[in-house]
Amino acid sequence: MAAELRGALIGCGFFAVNQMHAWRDIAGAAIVAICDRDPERLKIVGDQFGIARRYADAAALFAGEKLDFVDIATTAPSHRSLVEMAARHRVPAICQKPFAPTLADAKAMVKACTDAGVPLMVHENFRWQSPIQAVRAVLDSGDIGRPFFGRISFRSAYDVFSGQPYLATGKRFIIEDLGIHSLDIARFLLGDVSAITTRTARINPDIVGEDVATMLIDHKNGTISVVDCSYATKLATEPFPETLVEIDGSDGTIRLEQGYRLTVTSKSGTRISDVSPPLLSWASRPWHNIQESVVAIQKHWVDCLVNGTEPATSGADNLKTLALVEAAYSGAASREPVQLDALL
Ligand code: NAD
Ligand code: 89Y
Repeated sequence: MAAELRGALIGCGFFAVNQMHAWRDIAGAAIVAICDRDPERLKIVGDQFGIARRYADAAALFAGEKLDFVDIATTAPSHRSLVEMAARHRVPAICQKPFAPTLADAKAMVKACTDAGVPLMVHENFRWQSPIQAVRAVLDSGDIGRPFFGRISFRSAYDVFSGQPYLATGKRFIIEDLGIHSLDIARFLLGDVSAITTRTARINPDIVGEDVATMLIDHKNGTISVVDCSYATKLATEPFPETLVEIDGSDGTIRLEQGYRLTVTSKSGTRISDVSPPLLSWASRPWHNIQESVVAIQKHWVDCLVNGTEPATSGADNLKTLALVEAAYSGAASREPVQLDALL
């Protein structure tokens, strides 16, 4: 049997705990060391997952360990320096979303890894959620024909600020934090984008950034989609963290509705199925949908490293998702459509 890949986690915060649980579920890889500049987080995660090799500083981690990959789970401001450090040490890297604070940083990170010949994957996990994969499978089956309209919608009033207080203080909020996933799902389901038109609003007076965004997207293949997200939408039943999808095609329709209900109408009639994600042993509702996708993307990374294939959400691929984020903010400011090719 091939030896297990030796990984290290950098950043032991709120979300990294899910990544650590997921690594324990995955054959072929193990986290052998962890790093966080906050000693309290280092102790909490080290003790919870029985990791003895602990570092307060990433440079010391790279100097002290022989690694097959690093899993970077810090927030965006540290991503560029950590990915470039991994590239210098010829260590393949996973980097959490948002890939970088700017597209220029992200391009430099992709170049550093390409030049060093090391794989780079962005932890863009929402497209790996099983309900989203189920929608993609219907599209791939050809049952609804050629898509001509899509809607990717995430509307909620869930309190994300208690677990992630930094989300309330940044100049940018929902597009960079959550809309980035919806935009990536739009690309995954309907193809790459030529132009985006955006409107934003801030409804919650206690935060700095925008908490509502509505985006109209021209896909290169002629499909039109609406990507809308809100953390100011109080509903009878809180849907967090479900992404709802509507796709109209030449031969039928797909509806992914709240409660993970998938309705497909095609020439052969209508079928309704429950595409609820499984509740993994360590998962907790309502996060289980996201938690399952963490296992899926990390498994994909291990497969890619073992087989020498490019991750679906490689750094190069994710430039196109991050470019949509940049374009959405600049278009919201100018109130003009923004062409994507000019940014890439
Ligand atoms: P957090 O602030 O709780 O955790 C980040 C940790 O990184 C902190 O413990 C901090 O001390 C540490 N850190 C920061 N810079 C460091 C450095 N240079 N060296 C070592 N340690 C460093 O943040 P979080 O809420 O866990 O979010 C982390 C990232 O995960 C963010 O980019 C966020 O957008 C992303 N996230 C992704 C998902 C998803 O579904 N993909 C969900 C939630 C959060
Ligand atoms: O940070 C965000 C993410 O990536 O998924 C949901 C989230 O935790 C809050 O919006």
